[in-house]
Amino acid sequence: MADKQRQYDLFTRFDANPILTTDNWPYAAHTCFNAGATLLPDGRTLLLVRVEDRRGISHLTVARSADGITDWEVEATPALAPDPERYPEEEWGVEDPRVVWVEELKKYVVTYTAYSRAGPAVSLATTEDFKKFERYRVAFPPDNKDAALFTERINGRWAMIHRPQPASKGGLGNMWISYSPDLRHWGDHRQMLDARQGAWWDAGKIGLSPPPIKTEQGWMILYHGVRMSPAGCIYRLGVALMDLENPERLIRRSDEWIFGPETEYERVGDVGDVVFPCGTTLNAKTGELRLYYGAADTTIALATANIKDILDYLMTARK
Ligand code: BMA
Repeated sequence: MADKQRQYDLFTRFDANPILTTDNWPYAAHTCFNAGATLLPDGRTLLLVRVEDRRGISHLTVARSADGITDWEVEATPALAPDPERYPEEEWGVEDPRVVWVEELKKYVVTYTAYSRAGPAVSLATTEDFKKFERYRVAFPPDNKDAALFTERINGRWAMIHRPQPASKGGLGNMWISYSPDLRHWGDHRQMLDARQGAWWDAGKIGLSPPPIKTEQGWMILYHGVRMSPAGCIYRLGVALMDLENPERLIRRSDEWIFGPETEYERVGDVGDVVFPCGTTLNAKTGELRLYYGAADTTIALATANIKDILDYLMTARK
């Protein structure tokens, strides 16, 4: 049975997980989890980490590592802290950043949850150095989360995936895509990927996890599915492939989840049974895909897979 299970385990956990906890923090913090990730030009890995303080409010802090696994240098002050006086939408914190490098702009675009009095909203900011940020403010008003920009324009327009959560659906939600000429004005909203129903692992609520990854076969979309049960929610990860020219067109979607909470640090924490990746890095030469994920809303862990194996696996999925 164990061997059978391993046959389709695409991801391997780093054996000294978690890679970052608040023990690594240079200042008082309650938890550090859901982090955006990017490879810097000098080869180091940068994580933009969600840090929750003991009020329950989150901010974002930078951690850098030469090998992307060990010896993290965590900055002494937050890179992006909520600033409710100037940006009231950030009153209850900033959470769950997704980071993409946009070659055309020569900037990183960070999308994050601005937790406003009216509920969670999607905010967007750009930065060149993770020190100074230009806030474009709210792209999608509440309730909306789990957004990331595509790394390049598609047919001349910027495209963003996000997940509105309409009150009329009782907290359920599907993934949507919207387009913009300037990263400020968003329109042409389309539902792009639906939550399944009934007993499925991704029934009711899904959302984008890390930003879309461009491959020759299509945009690889890693998304989380939320299984609700009397004992609470289980957050797992699935994968879909969307058309390069028309990312609303689904090419393949895995039936099964490809990563889910199994270890103690994933099953036990502030919110148990949660794996929540907000970032990946890809080694273009070897195909190694590193998945940085929040474990149980408490720490950051790492799992790796080969992107070719994920694509091969997807090709065995139904259309
Ligand atoms: C989601 C997000 C994540 C969190 C997850 C599990 O709705 O808010 O930040 O990791 O729930 O609590």
